[in-house]
Amino acid sequence: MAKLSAEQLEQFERDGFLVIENLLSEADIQAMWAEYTAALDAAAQDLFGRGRISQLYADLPFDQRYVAIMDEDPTVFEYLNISMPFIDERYKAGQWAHVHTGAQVFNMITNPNVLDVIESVIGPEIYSNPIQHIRLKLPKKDLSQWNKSHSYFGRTLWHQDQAAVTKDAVEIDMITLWVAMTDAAVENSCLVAMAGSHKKGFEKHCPGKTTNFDNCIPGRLLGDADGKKRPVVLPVKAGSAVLMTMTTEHAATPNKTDKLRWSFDLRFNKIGQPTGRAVFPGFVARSKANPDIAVRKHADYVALWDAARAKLSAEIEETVLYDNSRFERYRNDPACSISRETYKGAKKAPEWA
Ligand SMILES: O=C(O)CCC(=O)C(=O)O
Repeated sequence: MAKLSAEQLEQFERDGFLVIENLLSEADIQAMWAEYTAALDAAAQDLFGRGRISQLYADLPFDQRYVAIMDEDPTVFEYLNISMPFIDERYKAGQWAHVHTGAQVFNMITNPNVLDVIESVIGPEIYSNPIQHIRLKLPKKDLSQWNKSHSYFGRTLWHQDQAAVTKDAVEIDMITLWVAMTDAAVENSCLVAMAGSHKKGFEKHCPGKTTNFDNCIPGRLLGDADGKKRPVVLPVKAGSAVLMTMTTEHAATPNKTDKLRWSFDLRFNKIGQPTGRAVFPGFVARSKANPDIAVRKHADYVALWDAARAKLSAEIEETVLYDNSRFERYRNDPACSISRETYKGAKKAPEWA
């Protein structure tokens, strides 16, 4: 895998996003499925052992097993996520959350193909940013009301990733690499990005009704600096990826199929910059200037998360994980009065509006 070509970089600079095909191999995907099949089994055993689910659902295939367990206890998601919740009362109760730190996840973050792409954009001093997630999009019919517009499980509302970082990190050079583990198309929650929107800077995000997971940019504000709305639907095959800037407006369609849609979003920034999630561990993924500081062993990556988890559960009373208040000032802003405004000009709102 070579670095991005001049043409690809030009496209990325122009649009604010770029599809990169076949970034991961079929073997990478299969290994990830195996790792997650075991992780879901371990989660089921643990939840069953603690009386939180009524059965193990061991005979069901991965998709159905996940849906069945989610239905009884949505915290199963946390066993599979590759970061931790950041606004969560359970920390205050001194209970540490789970985080999946499997070898395949570490291999993906440090995969040379992945890092070559990142290096093409931010240079060779690369830090793995801990704002990273697994997204397991349930079939729409299996979503409970509370998580319909929660971007871990349901559709993702329009936003820029700059909205996800803490205030100290709004100026960092962070990029998002969204990697598909299953095929993603308009019917099953692929990304949609607004071409040219990244050049306009940070847009207003209306505060969500429940959590920061439904903060969103109202439809009327979407578009490029001239107000032109050029949404581009980005279907990709498993193993392919979408690269985005911190200010690219994007969303994901609802999953209308009866299968899970699975992706990871990884983030990287330049070494030495804040990450926007100071309480979670990042690590040097590649450094040309100082190759020895790169984390190369899976066990070292696991240790970073274990230490953060222990520290958080001990110190949570004093730690502000994420201050969401910067969006509160928009609560009474006229632009936020219809925060889910449908796509202006369209007779019938498209699904991604
Ligand atoms: O996969 C999704 O639904 C949304 C991902 C996303 O918004 C992101 O990676 O920033």
